[in-house]
Amino acid sequence: MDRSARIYVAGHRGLVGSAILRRLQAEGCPNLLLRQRSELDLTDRAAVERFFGEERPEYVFLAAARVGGILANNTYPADFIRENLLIQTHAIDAARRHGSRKLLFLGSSCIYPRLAPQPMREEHLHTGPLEPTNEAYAAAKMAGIAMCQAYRRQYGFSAICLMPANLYGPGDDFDLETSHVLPALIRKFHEAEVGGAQRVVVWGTGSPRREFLHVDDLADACLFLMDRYDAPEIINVGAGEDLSVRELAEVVREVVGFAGEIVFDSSKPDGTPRKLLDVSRITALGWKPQISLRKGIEQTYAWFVEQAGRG
Ligand code: GFB
Repeated sequence: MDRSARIYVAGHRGLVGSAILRRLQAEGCPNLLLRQRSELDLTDRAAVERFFGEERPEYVFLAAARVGGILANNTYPADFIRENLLIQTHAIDAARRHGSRKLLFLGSSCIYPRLAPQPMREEHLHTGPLEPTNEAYAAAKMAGIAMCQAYRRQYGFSAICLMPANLYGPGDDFDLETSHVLPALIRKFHEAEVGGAQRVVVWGTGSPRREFLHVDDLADACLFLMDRYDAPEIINVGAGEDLSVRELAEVVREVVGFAGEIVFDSSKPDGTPRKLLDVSRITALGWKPQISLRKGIEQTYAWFVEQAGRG
């Protein structure tokens, strides 16, 4: 990717977009195109058309999406499918029509069947029923993949599709109603510690397993693939290992220094039992993550405390 080209980071204030932006800024890219949601609503086709027609982005990192954890997905499936279909459809179509040289589309590990063989390979896509708690979001992302592949086939449009594992890091969503498990546990243990609570409630049984990739590693993979990969096949990006929610809670408890007890609220959904990605394809291309989960949690907790301190 030409670092001096007009590069649009859609969703640059979100967890993924802000990490990609940090990386592009660190590389001194002089022509970054950035629009907050208040400046450009990607669910508004006419606004997207105006933006792409005026700015003509040459490269597009499509990191804008309606995202959330298991509770948000389970509660607002209509919003998740509608908003994500609109955002991705408008951006992919306008990028192609206005001459973008390459677009990177971000999917999710939840597109794979609930009971896919583990670790999940890219060819396991469409081989079984989805996890009900997030099937609407997954359906939208699967449609985005199909759209990228169809635009490559019909127009020769260079769209590549990355499937990341569960992500975490600075800039994450820490709202307990909408967040994913890792930021939720960081906040819960922190507030219990500073508030002198005796216990922390963790949702579900604690037995589901999850794989966590630090968002700076994902940003590195995005640039790595934008530079080297240009094929229709989706590509998994993960840490290559997972742990149970219970083990994760123990790590966060240790990092935060909370001495109280952990209790599990099995009235909350567990979601898919496991979704470990097979990362042999991206490994074969020469990429691997650099940030260990323990270090990543320590760094994210420090960021969270510093942000909390700012009020
Ligand atoms: O991260 P999470 O919300 O989403 O939940 P998924 C992962 C596991 O952590 C579930 C448990 O088994 C939750 O029950 N968990 C325990 C908690 N305590 C908490 C808590 O306080 N908050 C949350 N949120 N979970 C998402 C999909 O699935 O994965 C999205 O819904 C997306 O669409 C994302 O694909 C990557 O990993 O289960």
